[in-house]
Amino acid sequence: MSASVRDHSRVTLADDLIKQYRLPEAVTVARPTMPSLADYYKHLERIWESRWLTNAGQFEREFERRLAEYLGVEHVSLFCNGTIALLVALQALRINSGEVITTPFTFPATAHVLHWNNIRPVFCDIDEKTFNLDPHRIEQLISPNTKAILPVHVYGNPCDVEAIQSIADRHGLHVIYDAAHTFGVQLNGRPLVEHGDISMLSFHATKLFSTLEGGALVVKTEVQKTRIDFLKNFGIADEETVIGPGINGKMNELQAAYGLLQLEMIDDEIANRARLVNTYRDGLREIPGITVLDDMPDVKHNYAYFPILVNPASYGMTRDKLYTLLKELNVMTRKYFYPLCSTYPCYSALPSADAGNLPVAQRVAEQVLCLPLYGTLEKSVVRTICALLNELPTRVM
Ligand code: T4K
Repeated sequence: MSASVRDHSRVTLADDLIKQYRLPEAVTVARPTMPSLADYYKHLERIWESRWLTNAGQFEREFERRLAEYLGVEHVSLFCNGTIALLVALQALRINSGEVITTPFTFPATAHVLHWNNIRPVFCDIDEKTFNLDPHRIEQLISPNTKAILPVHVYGNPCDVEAIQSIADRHGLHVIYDAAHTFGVQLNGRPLVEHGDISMLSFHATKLFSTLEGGALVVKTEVQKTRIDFLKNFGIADEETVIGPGINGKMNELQAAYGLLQLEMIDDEIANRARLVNTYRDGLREIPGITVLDDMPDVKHNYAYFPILVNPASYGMTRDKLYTLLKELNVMTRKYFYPLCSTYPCYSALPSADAGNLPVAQRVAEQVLCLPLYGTLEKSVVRTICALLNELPTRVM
């Protein structure tokens, strides 16, 4: 059969599917669930009246206090975004040389903040059930240059925090969690973000909880918080004192006001997502070659993402083909996190980036696909996506 005939038959099949399943408009992987404009406008009026826009204004101070209360932690420092927060976390712990052990299965920010702090990332393979750093593989990567471990709670699913902490304690290492996805997650009835020396949260527009752009560090002591508050404000302690080389990482008043309104919506948002996740799980669990992640024991989840694995041999189609076909049908999925950070040109020459050292991460990155998930997503759309995943391998050759 010639290539053009093959293409034609594919298009005919796609036309057929398009008629049956194409969604009227694109459904994206994430969509911010926003407060009412009227409510936000009331906050904006106060900001306009006060003419106080940033630098620890009243909204920032109130949001910081209310956020700590909501999370159930003592000390929070707000930031303009999660990446700068993580950058400052390393500075706050004076980790600015040597090596840090981290995961390749993450957003670029995790590895990049190490590079920006003059630290060499050492990539460690992940666990095949949770997709988080595999604690069994950490110790063999520790060298005299190792300063810290930087794990990521991927999709909000907790890392093996006990195992990681005991390795860190044995070797005198810091633990900084990239907890970008973990807003509100609890482990054994306690906030997940209280583990490690410092945890970073991201409040980007695509996140479960958003301040447009934004982020926070959760820290253990008042002293640590004070240092971080100085560092995110150029190192300025007062009008005549600069404690060190800080940066501008402050959250502004418009972000903080938005965050206050998000706090009122977050419980409903998580509950809505939980219902949709159940619908996805019911619709996908029996499909050969599709793996869904279940809730973990002793965890209060936040349903930040809905990842699946697509095994090409048993599903009958690769993840990439599925991604493309879904896109044609207006279902915009994302390959979080493909490609692995270890494959970026800036890191691929590192010894730890060798694919042979990272077999689980390689396989997961090739098979993972995040399906649309947000509180206002219609259940009927989730059912259509499940039906599509069920039918596509038999309808498309
Ligand atoms: N560590 C980890 C583990 C992270 O996942 C992230 C960020 C960070 C650190 C860094 O934190 P921040 O410095 O960002 O606070 C998105 C986000 O930009 C990024 O924040 C997030 N992780 C990552 C997982 O997802 P992209 O490149 O996929 O974004 P984008 O623009 O393609 O958006 C995805 C979909 O969301 C769009 O197709 C439509 C929808 N969308 C997007 C935006 C920006 C909206 O509906 N409204 C919007 O305003 O990275």
